[in-house]
Amino acid sequence: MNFDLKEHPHRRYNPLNGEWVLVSPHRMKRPWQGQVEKPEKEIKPEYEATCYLCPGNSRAGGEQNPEYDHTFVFTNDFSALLEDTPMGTYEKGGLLKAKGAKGMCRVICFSPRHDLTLPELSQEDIVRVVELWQQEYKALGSLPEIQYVQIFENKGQMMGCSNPHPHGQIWAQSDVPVEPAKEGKQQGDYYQRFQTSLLQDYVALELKEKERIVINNEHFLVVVPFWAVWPFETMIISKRHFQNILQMTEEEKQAYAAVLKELTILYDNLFETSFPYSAGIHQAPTDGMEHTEWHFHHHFYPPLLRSATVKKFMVGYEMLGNPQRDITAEHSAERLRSLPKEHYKMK
Ligand code: H2U
Ligand code: ZN
Repeated sequence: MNFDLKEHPHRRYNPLNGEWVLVSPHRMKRPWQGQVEKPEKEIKPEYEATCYLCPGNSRAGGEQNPEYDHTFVFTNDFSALLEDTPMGTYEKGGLLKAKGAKGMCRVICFSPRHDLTLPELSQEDIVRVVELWQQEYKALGSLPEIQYVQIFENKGQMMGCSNPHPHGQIWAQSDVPVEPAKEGKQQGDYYQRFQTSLLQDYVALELKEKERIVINNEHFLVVVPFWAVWPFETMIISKRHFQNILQMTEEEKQAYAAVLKELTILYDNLFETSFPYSAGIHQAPTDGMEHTEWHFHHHFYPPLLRSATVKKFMVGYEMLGNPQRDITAEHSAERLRSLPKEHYKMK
């Protein structure tokens, strides 16, 4: 019997974080009798008087939002990281270790419209979001105590998002968090060995293999990575090797906005629902070093598995062993790329 990625259980290696995922393609026909979640209500007003992100409304801290026209950014009223924390350390017996963490958390409204999400915004409006990400990366990243600026979005109740108003978050902090630290290490090792960017080589390989491509525009490639953990996980990777969002050319910024729109439309179309996910940018730390090894990319981790209500759980073996998936990355990519390019609500 020949080893076949489509048939036989196997482990796949993630070169970006050095971890493994178990793939069990033979289980794709397994019946489902487990949890069914209630679909989220779809019809929303353009303005919601009780929403703490809508223009003109008051937030929990008592501050009032301006009557903003496009995007709006403010410091999180319940920031997980604070600016004026003492930077001490704690150590007992070599086993109990802690150190102070300093930083700031920001919330970004993508649009004044309460009822829209990224796929429903115009490319022009998404460009404004990208420009705000650039501004924040620059402003927060240039603070001497800030080593990393994590830009992300939690979308949908299923992901613990507290409000449907389109928004994202930024946490800037005095350390590089665990995930980008793993990726930085892996990219650094690769760069040292081959003098090229790991993701540059990966993009070239995926363009040749063609099996896992979801979207391919002039400046960005979207793939279901070979090592994807979530059923419809994707990565937006810049074709050019650059380290951070400030290094994008005008054309790349447009192409990035286009690809963000296209991808989130495909996601919504998959189960004809506002597709939940956690997504975010990985890019070079802001610790003052050059970080040539870093290659800009954007991860999407969506939980849905087989319908608008049935999600993948990360439990049991995945908590104790390592992540596992049934549907192959190739199969997911094929499904995503064959979906209509127009948002289902426009039908
Ligand atoms: P989610 O994207 O996960 O729903 O988070 C929204 C953030 O908005 C959350 O971190 C903040 C919460 O602390 N927030 C405010 O800053 N002000 C408010 O009035 C309510 C929520
Ligand atoms: Zn990453």
